[in-house]
Amino acid sequence: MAWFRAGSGVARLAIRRTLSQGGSYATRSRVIPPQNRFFHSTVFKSKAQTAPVPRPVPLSKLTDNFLDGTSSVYLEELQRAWEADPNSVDESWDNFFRNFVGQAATSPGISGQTIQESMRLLLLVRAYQVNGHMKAKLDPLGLEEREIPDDLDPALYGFTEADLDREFFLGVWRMSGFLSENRPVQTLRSILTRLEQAYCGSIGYEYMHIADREKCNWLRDKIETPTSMQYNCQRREVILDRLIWSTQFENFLATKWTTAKRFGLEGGETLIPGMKEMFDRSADLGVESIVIGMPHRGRLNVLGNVVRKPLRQIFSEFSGGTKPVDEVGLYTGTGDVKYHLGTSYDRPTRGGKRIHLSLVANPSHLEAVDPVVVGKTRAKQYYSNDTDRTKNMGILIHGDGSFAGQGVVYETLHLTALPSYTTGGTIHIVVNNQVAFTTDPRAGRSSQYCTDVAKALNAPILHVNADDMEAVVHVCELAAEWRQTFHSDVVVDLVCYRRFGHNEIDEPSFTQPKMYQVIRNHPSALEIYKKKLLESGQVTEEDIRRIQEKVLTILNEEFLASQDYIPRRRDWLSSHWTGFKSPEQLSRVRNTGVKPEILKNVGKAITTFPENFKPHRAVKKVYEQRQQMIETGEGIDWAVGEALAFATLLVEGNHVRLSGQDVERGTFSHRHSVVHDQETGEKYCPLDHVVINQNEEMFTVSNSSLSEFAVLGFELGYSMESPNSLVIWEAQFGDFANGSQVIFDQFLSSGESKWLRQTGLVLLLPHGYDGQGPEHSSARLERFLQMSDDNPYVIPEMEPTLRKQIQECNWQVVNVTTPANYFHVLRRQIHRDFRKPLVLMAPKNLLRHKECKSNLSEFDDVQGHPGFDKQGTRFKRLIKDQNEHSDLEQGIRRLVLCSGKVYYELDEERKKVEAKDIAICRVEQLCPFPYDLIQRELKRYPNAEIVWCQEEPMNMGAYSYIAPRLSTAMKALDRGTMDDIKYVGRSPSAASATGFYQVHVKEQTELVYYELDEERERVDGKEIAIRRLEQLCPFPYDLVLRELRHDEIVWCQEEPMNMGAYSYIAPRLCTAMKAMGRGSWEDIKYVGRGPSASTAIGFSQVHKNDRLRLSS
Ligand SMILES: Cc1ncc(C[n+]2csc(CCOP(=O)(O)OP(=O)(O)O)c2C)c(N)n1
Ligand SMILES: [Mg+2]
Repeated sequence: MAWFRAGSGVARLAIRRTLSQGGSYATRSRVIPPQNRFFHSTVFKSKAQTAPVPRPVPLSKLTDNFLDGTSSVYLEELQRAWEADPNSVDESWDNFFRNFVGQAATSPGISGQTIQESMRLLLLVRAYQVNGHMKAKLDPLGLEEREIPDDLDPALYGFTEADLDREFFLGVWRMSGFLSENRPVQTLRSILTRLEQAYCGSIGYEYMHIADREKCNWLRDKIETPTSMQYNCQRREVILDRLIWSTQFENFLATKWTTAKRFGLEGGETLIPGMKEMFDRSADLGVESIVIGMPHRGRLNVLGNVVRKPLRQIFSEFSGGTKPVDEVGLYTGTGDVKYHLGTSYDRPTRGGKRIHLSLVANPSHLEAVDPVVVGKTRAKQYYSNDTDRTKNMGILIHGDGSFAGQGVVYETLHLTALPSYTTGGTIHIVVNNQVAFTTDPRAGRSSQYCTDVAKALNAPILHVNADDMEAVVHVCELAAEWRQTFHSDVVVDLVCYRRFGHNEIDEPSFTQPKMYQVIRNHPSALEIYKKKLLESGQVTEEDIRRIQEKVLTILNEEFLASQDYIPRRRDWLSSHWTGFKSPEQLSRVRNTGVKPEILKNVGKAITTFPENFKPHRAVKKVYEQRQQMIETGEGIDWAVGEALAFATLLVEGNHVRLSGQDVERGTFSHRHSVVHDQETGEKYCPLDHVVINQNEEMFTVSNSSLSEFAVLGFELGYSMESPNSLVIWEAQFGDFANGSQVIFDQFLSSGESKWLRQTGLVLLLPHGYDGQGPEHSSARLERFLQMSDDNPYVIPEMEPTLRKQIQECNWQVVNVTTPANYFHVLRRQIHRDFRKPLVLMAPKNLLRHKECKSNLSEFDDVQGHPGFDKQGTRFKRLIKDQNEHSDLEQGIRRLVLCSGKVYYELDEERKKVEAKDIAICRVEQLCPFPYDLIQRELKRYPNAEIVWCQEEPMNMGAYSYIAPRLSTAMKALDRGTMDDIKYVGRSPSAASATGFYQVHVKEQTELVYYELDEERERVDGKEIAIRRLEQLCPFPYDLVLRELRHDEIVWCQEEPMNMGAYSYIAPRLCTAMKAMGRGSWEDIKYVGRGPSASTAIGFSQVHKNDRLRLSS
């Protein structure tokens, strides 16, 4: 290692020096004349001719060109010391000097090889290992703009033509490949030739950044050992067959659908044979299941040829995405465009095995699917007991632009070695077509390669010229071998080109004219490979024709079959999900109470430490209090409520996984689910000991990396594998969750509707106004509610035995206020026949609030206990006023509806002022809206005015979600309209909260005070200035007022009702109308799509019909 380090230091210095002398080799913007670009048989650059002939001079006297003085003096000293006493130097140096001096003395073939020459030669070899890829012929188009680094020039090391046929010994202790100790002597010429072949052919290897010697040696051995990549005749025929499939598939689509966007693979067709060979090799090495994530480019080809989705189905979807015929129990959702759909199949491999492949559905958002794939892979490993992570593997395919540009790539890569997130390595394939839509690499990234980000993870990067079919196969196999050997990530950079525009109807010459001039005349990879095989004589024209005809015939047959193809029940739930219900199949509501003895038993397990365990004094106290809560059955707090939910689910055989930043202790130091022995540092997690012989991972709680996007994506993928798991992601503070906004928008809120896949993922988003400033108060509740797809003007069937409201809604948004209700809402996630995401506004100050406690009797299933309602013990969607009220309370003057922790403040104030004529109800489940319970309360207080009270600003919080639904509920009971709902809360605001604590306190006091004692003017937005009609915000009141002379007022939009401008426009339009005496909310007609989880429909026919309907 000593040598290795010294050597690399010397090389680095040498390079730095060369750079400072003016030769920059890393600039991509400089165009190098072709004759200078590659080091073929003309070995020397011109300056080699003038280089000095090496003579045995002391190292320290060598020119500073490539050895800096300090290092060479050091070497010289070492040499002297070694000559005096070989034991006085490190073993590695002993080997080094012994090899060179010994060999030079004893080997007759070595003519006067000096240590200096050996040093230089080593540096030269090392330069190839480090930088050989810079000279590799990677670009199929030959347009590459990069300078060959000087340190690959033998002249730099003092070698000349005259040295070419001299023999040299080359070897270093504990190095494999070229530098292995037992190498025979070779001429400089053959050494250079081999280096060129190994490092500068169609494959460029980047691996010397990997710190681990074993890994480097493993790769070096594979790279430098001259076993050529010669495939036998049979293998070649298989590869050819696969390349023909890949090529003809795209051609076929192009001829049948000339104007359709398919994001074809032309220019990168070798991806398909490469992937297939990679999968075959992986299967040989024990992989049984592969989860794949990929973007648009070549996706249909991968679906058809690699994953083997039936071609007729692909073609049918291509022809317009027929919406499946209505059939009882056939839920179709909104669908998605063809190049986003996922699927899974079992694929036979070349080696006679079967491998399960699943391609995960993804949105347009490039790279967003990466963490989802990794999470799903990890879950598969858990469920198949794949503890060494060799049976289940993730593969991610990327574009060059997105791999370099999207931050989630790095966030995902960074999970790779974390114990609770590792999957034993992901294989990445970058389809590097050297352009991103219209953007050149030089405008799209600052790094040399698009793959540089992966070097941070010590992943080897295998760049390959995609026109060299067999080189592609070679690196694909090598990647599979690496992953199965070292269980870590590896990257294949498939350097190709894009034959057409970004999509097939896009014109690429607008922006890349020169590139496309070259591309027009460039033969396809298939033509190149056919030529190679014909020249080798291993394949005949007839063989090729036969394969091509076979492929075309099958494509045609499948095309014909696609015309009558009737989509049947979608393959939307995999085997783990058998028996689960789609949104249109009724799932009965179940109780979630637990037998008291189970509660007591698990309660004991989760509050006890092993003997001799020494927790922190404060934690010990917390646990003693917890023990007491369980023993007395009183005062159960939030953390214990949560732990009881986890423990009871574990006892019932479920898997529970909680991940997020600092979740083990809990951001607010409330959870303490992992306790640390203060003397030994050992950790103890009581929830790991709830059932006898509990599997180590059955309960997983893990602090995550500091990423929202990747970790939430990971947990989402994890949750989709099996329904029998409660998977929870907790944000540090709710605000930070928007770092993973793509996961909320594209996956969580609309995934079921677009791709027919369910998830019961739970999000814990700390939320609440306690004066911590704009960034720690709000989880942006309003955004989750705005994305909810329940219709605000239609009360769905609420009869308990027929109610499907929650199944039909895209997710649930809750803001619960008691530990028992938290317990039940978590358990409800599992105790039902369907899965729905749960967005939970998690409390902060309620974690220790003296009033926010529950008794154990609210958790159990005993009739007569306070938790037990008419139907049993369940999650309470609405908590009625805590004062005893009969079914009819005429004397209540005001009914306050609220949600979350503001309840406790209101209740306290009410007690203070002894306001007996006010009732306060907590809407625990905001979405879907509990119409039945709200109406029950409306009926209970027939004379009460109705108030919605929230602590968030008016444009935030639940107000704009609640108001139309509450008014719908009221109208149905003749209790008034939108105008009869009083709003109490903060005024509209840009920031989610004030940064001044005093202001916060004033605001909070005022809203509570006002709410209970004072009448005050409602806040409205009349002061907003108006400029242009095209301007939605601020609302152009003056121009709208001017237009209000027309009879009927309609708001028309093409977006679904819960999206677009409607919910913003309606209250403002209504304000304008009222000012003119032109009516109110009810007089605004809405014309647009109904509420939806997904932003748009994936079925083109439905889209067209909707448009027609809208315009008429
Ligand atoms: C997050 C995100 N931003 C922007 C886009 C729009 N977009 C679609 S394809 C594309 C270019 C992608 O380039 P690259 O990753 O090199 O893939 P290629 O299309 O070249 O295969 C862009 C910017 C997108 N789909 N996703
Ligand atoms: Mg690209």
